[in-house]
Amino acid sequence: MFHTPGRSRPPTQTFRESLDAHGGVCLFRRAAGGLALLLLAASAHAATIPLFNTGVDGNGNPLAPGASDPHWQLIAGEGVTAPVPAVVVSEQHPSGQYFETTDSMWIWTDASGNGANTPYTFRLSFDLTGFDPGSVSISGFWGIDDTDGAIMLNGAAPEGSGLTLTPTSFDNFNIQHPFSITGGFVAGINFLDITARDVSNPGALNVAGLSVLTTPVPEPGAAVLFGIGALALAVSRRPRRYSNLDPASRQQS
Ligand SMILES: [Ca+2]
Repeated sequence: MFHTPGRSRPPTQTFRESLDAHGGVCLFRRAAGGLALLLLAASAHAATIPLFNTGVDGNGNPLAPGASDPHWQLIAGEGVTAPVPAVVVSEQHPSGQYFETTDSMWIWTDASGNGANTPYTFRLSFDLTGFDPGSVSISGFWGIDDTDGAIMLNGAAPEGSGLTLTPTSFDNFNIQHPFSITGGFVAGINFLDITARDVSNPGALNVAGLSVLTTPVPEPGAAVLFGIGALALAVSRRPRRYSNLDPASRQQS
């Protein structure tokens, strides 16, 4: 190591030069880049909980009438022995009824909207892994044809508002009804269940405008990674005064 007499050099500079001499800076920069990508990916995952309205595809786009719903399942009701996908009903505005949205479709037990005059239950599953269940809230709009509507969370009536639709009324399907769930969430997989009864065919259910508010829970491993990544990035971004110079020219600078 060469030093100009009477001139001091910060300790970090010496550390940097030492890394340079062994190619360590290059490896460190690559590691920093990799960690940054990992952190970005983890952050993007943690910031999003997919919640799907009724009758939409994986991108949230409305499905065609008659399509099977990939997210909402029919889990209980007369003749239901096992969960099956709900179906987008063919007639989205029977007799000019049913409210219309741009982000959902009406679904039921089959495309014709037929069904017995008994309650049916439809389910949306979602994963809260990585989130504090106590910090979660969900809001949206819903409508049913016809009555006895109830929104349940994990098998129980949750905290919130607008969670029932009774008695039988045209308003149940002519108007979007706001609801919110503010409690009753659990860690991991959660079940949002909606029960409704069709008094006379057709029957249908619509859930629109679903959104979720929550706070991610930093995992210990992620926190350690974040610290390492931040340190690596800080070091890699220091000015490279000498890294492209030979020892002789370094002495001149
Ligand atoms: Ca009906």
